Amino acid sequence: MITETLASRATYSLVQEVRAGLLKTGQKELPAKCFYDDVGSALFEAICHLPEYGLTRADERIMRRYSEAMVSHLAAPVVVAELGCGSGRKTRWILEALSRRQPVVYHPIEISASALATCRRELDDIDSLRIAGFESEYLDGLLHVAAHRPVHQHILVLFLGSTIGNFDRPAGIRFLQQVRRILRPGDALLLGTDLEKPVSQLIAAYDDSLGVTAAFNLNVLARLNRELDADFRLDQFRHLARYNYHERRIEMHLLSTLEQTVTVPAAELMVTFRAGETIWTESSHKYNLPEVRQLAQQSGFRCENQWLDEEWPFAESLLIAQ
Ligand code: AVI
Repeated sequence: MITETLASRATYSLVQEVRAGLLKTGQKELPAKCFYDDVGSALFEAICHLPEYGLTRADERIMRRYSEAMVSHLAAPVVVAELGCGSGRKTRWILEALSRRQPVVYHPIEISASALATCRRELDDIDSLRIAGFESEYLDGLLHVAAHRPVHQHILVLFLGSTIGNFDRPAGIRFLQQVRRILRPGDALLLGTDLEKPVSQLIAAYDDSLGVTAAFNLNVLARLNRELDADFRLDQFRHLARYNYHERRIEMHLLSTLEQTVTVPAAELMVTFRAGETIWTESSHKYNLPEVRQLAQQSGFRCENQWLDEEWPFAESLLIAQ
């Protein structure tokens, strides 16, 4: 196995995201991508092991159980590009199945350098696999992969872990349409989606008893303190996870427990909070199977197959570019 690092591309500007989100006149926001500094990535990795958060284990079980079947639907040869590789643990199964057919090139695309490093270490032992990672936004990395692929090769895009759920539904369609535009007919997208389940189970998954998700959420403020010299008092904010029935999503917020003013010098910001006011930090949309098939159709794919987990409602859908 050979690994290499392709040039890291400029990722998002934290300052710009913070200014845009905290200066909003209505609901203040910080986009979910701001979670993933080294501490946030480590906390997310811990979340994936929590008994209440069954999502990652379900995703991995499906990949372990059905990777051979998935590969049998794919035209060879393929180059694999993964949007947001995380630890790489669930990706192992499909990479092993593919590399049993022929040598495989794998491009993990991640904004988190530490997640990229963990993923490399995790997959280091797979024979006939070359790893060439991108520290970049998803579409920038994918564009690069597509521009450099050999003519005869198909791309398999992996978008696992229900990261699509962190987009609102219209933005999710737009994102998949952008992915589709980068691909050619016959290329494939394996899409992981967390499915609807009882609300009590979802609340527990996003507000666990150990407080790891609360720490993950609050870390975004700690990150602004570290990187932008902000003066958020973490003890004056609290983690809030609630289910939005209309939108069928979990929303995570950080609630200001009192009236306060916070400064973020590196973003030239002074922000006031009312007692009870929140910063909306993440949405996790939950899906049903027909909806995923419709999503595929709306974005220029056809749904070839769907595989489900029996313990924790979760689906892996193989979409083929039309
Ligand atoms: C990365 N993403 C799919 C996770 C989710 O479930 O929305 C992030 C997460 N947030 C809280 N727990 C996990």
